[in-house]
Amino acid sequence: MAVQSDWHPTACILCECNCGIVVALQDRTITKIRGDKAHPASQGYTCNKALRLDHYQNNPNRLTAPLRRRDDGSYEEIDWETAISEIAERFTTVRDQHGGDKVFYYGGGGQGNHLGGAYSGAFLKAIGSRYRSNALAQEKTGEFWIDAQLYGGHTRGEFEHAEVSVFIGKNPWMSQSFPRARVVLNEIAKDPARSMIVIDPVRTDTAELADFHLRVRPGTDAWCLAALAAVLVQEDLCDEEFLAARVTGAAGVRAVLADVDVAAYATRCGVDETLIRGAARRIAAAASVSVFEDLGIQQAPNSTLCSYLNKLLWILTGNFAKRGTQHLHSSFAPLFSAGGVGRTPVTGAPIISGLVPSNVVPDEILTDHPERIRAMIVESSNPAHSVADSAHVRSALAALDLLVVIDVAMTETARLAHYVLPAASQFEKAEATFFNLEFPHNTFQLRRPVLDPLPGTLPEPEIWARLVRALGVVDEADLHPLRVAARAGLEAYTAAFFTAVSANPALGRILPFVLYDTLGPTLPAGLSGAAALWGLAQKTAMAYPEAVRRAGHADGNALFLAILDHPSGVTFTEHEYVDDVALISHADRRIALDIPEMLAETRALAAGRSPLTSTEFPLVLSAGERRAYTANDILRDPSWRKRDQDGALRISPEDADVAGVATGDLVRITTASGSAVATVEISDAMQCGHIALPNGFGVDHIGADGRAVAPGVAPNELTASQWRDEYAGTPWHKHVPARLERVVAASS
Ligand SMILES: Nc1nc2c(c(=O)[nH]1)N[C@H]1C(S)=C(S)[C@@H](COP(=O)(O)OP(=O)(O)OC[C@H]3O[C@@H](n4cnc5c(=O)[nH]c(N)nc54)[C@H](O)[C@@H]3O)O[C@H]1N2
Ligand SMILES: Nc1nc2c(c(=O)[nH]1)N[C@H]1C(S)=C(S)[C@@H](COP(=O)(O)OP(=O)(O)OC[C@H]3O[C@@H](n4cnc5c(=O)[nH]c(N)nc54)[C@H](O)[C@@H]3O)O[C@H]1N2
Ligand code: SF4
Ligand SMILES: [Mo]
Repeated sequence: MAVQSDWHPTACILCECNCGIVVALQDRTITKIRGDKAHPASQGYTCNKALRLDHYQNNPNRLTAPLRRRDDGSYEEIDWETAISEIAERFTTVRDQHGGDKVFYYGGGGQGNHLGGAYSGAFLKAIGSRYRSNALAQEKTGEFWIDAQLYGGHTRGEFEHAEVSVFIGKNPWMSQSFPRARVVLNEIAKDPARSMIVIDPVRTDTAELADFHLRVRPGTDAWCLAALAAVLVQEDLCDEEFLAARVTGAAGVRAVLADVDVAAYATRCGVDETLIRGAARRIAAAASVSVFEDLGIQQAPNSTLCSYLNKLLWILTGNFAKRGTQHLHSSFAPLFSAGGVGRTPVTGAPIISGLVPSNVVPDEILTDHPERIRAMIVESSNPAHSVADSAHVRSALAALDLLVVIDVAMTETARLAHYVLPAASQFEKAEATFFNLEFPHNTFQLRRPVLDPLPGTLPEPEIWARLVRALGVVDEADLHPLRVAARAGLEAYTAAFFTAVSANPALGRILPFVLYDTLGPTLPAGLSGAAALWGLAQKTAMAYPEAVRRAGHADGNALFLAILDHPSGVTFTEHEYVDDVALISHADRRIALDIPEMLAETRALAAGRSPLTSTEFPLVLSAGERRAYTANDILRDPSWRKRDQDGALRISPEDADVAGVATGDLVRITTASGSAVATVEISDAMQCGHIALPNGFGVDHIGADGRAVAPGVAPNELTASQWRDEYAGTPWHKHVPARLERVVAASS
């Protein structure tokens, strides 16, 4: 058995932090994993999950050949040439019969892989596809809509240096999401000069460390956040200098907040008024405040309003463009397009940042409407499991004329596809993510492959290139000068590239393909997939010339070379705090606070809202909590978990009494959409009336013995497509009315 003793730098792919790791291999097994101290963001940090990555790499459910569905629903293996030519032909038929805009694209990258999706655009544009979606459209689009109007960018807190850190519906101890999260949380908790404010109905591990735990009743954050902002206005705690210099529209906001009855709103959200006032005063008194909003409000009622209200907290107090505050960071590649709001062709749902809400995708298919979606490509996503109302999603996907899935494993979605294309794993190809969200230092890592592709699989850049070639849209004569230039070096390539693209706009439409096909072959072994990064490096250097130079890169080519040369990652921008102001995209470089719809919504809070629960469904189920052993749908083999094997339903002692259940018992959970059986875990972290199931469970796995298992509850068997935010269409997964019935008591 070959033993390779050296350590290979790569990254963890289980959450958006993508901590740098070094791995040791024995044959094709990842035998040892450590944090990579040379990684510029994570600096050696990992959480408990990184050690389990071999369960992703070596999984009996890995795909090893393209599959084609037979009429009886079973699959046959076919070779790549057949798969590519048939798929290209069938998409062409859909385009010719119904128009290329009926070809929908879902996914494009998960927690660890965005490089493959970066190549999809060439094929999609060539076929005429227009509409797309991914998981961001079931969490972040409400926030994006608010961000676009406030300052036209995405903000991140600098928790490492913040005097006060605020976490709203966010449990970073478990879900991480910023560099070295547990280290930073512990530092804050230990330092008497710093404070943590947590808004969460659950006493989470993060809330345990907090100075202020605002334990709202589920779904009432809008009142809590409005009350906090109102205290800032009513007690004269705003940063007047900042508002005068950097903000427009503050007067309208102040007028609305002046009318808020703080005591009544405190009652409404179930938080003590003095605690709310204390938290607001702490925010106002701090030299620096950073805020993180996440799924607890983004997937709950009033989600877009809550995104707006929480941003008022740091804007009214001037926590921007200073150390330890909120920042408009640079980006290496856009995670989403900055475009305005459009509407979907069938249901007229809002398209924010170019993304159709995940929840409406089934209804864009299951209709006689002439504009309906006819065909779909799913890349690196498992919507049949991760999108609301799985039964509805399954019927919709089954109704398509053509469904093609690109994945590493046989997923719930792949099982509905006409063709399944097996991708090389994230350790078998050049890979990267565009979760580059930090400020003042922003980092990017091009991961080198640590293994050859599993036989039968291909990296996505190659899959997309073959599909583009099969469409017959490329003229070799156009590419020839670029191939010659690439062999002469980056300077020659740069000149040839700009000449070719300005002379021939058709090349611009298939840009990622052009880069892959001409520059790719000249890159170091295994890195042809990095070709698109050359284009992104040029754009980055043009967008932030000073910050890129400060980070040590003279221009786009220098940045690209640094990326190729530093397998543990590079810092690509180094900003000064004042740069935040220049990153506001409004012409006057001011934050535009006045969003009329949101002010009207804030005013309407005074009238209260009737609860979404009922006598039939008296409990609020949060369907999809992040825990120590959950990682979306990335790890399908349940043996990766050291604890919580069944993904227990967490329930308060009071509710357990009512249901007559004890820890370890089975309960039936019923919602308007479905029903499932879960194992109970009584936890005094839960408040009465609130129950929680973890995410990432209920995915099936065929073990080495050929037996299929799917422990736990698939959360979206219980959620509903219509249950969503009216502005962004984001789902209310955290707030599903439910009831419980005892099934069988645990044997003692
Ligand atoms: N371990 C682990 N980490 C992950 C992931 C994973 O699968 N596992 N997934 C990654 C992904 S894709 C994402 S998007 C992030 C998500 O990260 P988080 O948003 O932190 O994750 P959740 O646990 O889903 O939800 C956060 C909190 O919302 C609270 N909550 C529920 N209802 C309400 C409410 O009405 N109001 C408020 N204020 N809070 C409420 C829950 O109690 C929970 O503590 O995590 C990332 N990190
Ligand atoms: N009820 C409920 N539903 C939820 C949530 C919730 O909290 N509750 N959370 C939502 C959130 S925040 C998110 S982010 C989504 C996530 O849901 P999805 O968008 O479905 O993403 P992942 O679960 O990350 O699944 C990624 C897929 O990529 C595949 N994959 C892994 N590596 C590669 C690769 O290199 N190439 C290719 N082609 N495929 C690869 C995996 O096998 C897996 O099938 O779920 C959402 N759904
Ligand atoms: S799961 Fe996230 S925080 Fe944990 S090691 Fe992986 S990337 Fe880092
Ligand atoms: Mo997510």
